[in-house]
Amino acid sequence: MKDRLNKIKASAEAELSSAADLGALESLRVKYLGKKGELTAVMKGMGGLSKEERPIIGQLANTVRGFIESALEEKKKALTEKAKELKLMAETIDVALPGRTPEMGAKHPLNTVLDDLQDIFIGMGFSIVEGPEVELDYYNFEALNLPPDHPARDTQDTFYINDNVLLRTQTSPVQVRVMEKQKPPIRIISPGRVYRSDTVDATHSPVFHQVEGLVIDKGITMADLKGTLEVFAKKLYGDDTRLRFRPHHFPFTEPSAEVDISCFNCKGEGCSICKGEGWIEILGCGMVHPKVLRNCGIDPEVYSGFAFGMGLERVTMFRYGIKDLRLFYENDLQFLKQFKI
Ligand code: 2U9
Repeated sequence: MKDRLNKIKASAEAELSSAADLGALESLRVKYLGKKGELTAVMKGMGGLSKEERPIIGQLANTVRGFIESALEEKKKALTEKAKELKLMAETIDVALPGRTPEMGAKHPLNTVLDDLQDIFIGMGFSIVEGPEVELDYYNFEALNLPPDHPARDTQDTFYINDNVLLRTQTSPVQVRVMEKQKPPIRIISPGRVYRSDTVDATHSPVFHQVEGLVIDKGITMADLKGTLEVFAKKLYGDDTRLRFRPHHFPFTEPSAEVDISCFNCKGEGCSICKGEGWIEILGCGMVHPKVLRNCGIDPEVYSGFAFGMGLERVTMFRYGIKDLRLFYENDLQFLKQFKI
């Protein structure tokens, strides 16, 4: 038994010294000291020894156990240290390596122009109001003097969810909702997405954005409308911009007009941007129809007001000389990167 214990000690010593990693070390612990281990087996067999031999072998067994335990502990420390060193070496950071610059996005040109428009109108005392894109037929058409059989519906009539609910074709319903709730004076712009039955081409899209404006108060006249739009156009397109009002018809305004600005590129001489005209159509406007005021609970005998509307895509195309509106929606980085500011 003495021999067996000495052999166990010698082989444990040899195997421990060549253990390559913590996994191998654990296997050796189980092999020698585990429940079914070699040393445990010897200790279990001590019952068969004589009275004289038992304390001698017992003491030797304890010495061997103590030796193996401390050898295991020592080896564990050494292997843990080695593993840490290897990990540190593998994770070495080259602090001189140039950093990777993160790809920065840019503001979409439609948002840039929308922000500019909003700043201009906020500067004139307007508030910005938004409303639902899924709208009632009443707010989108009827309240705005477009009854069910009105021919002007034909150019827009589309995307009905049911007989009474549709995707809005203009942002005017936002303003009707404000007029219903709020007593004049009212001075608001309502930007937002609108939906129409249009086939996609370079200047049309079934989904686009409008910015509409509304002013209601006592004594508002066409002079206020012209003055407001002139300030707006000069701020957006430059101080030398001139305006031209052409009579037009909208069901919700009377009188109504379409507004051209003098071409910012050729200053009215005629060029490819204004197609030789010297003028560029930029928006529609008019004095709010008395019927619309009445529909919204405002007395046209006491109050009057003006309204205007423009397509954000159109204004942005002129601002940057963009020839095809589809570019706004295609997420082409080559295009979008040009507007980094
Ligand atoms: C209320 C009363 C009247 C809004 C107006 C226009 C003229 C207009 C077009 C411009 C290009 C639509 O995007 S577009 O196709 N809009 O010409 N919009 S007056 O009139 C209103 C709005 C609200 C209560």
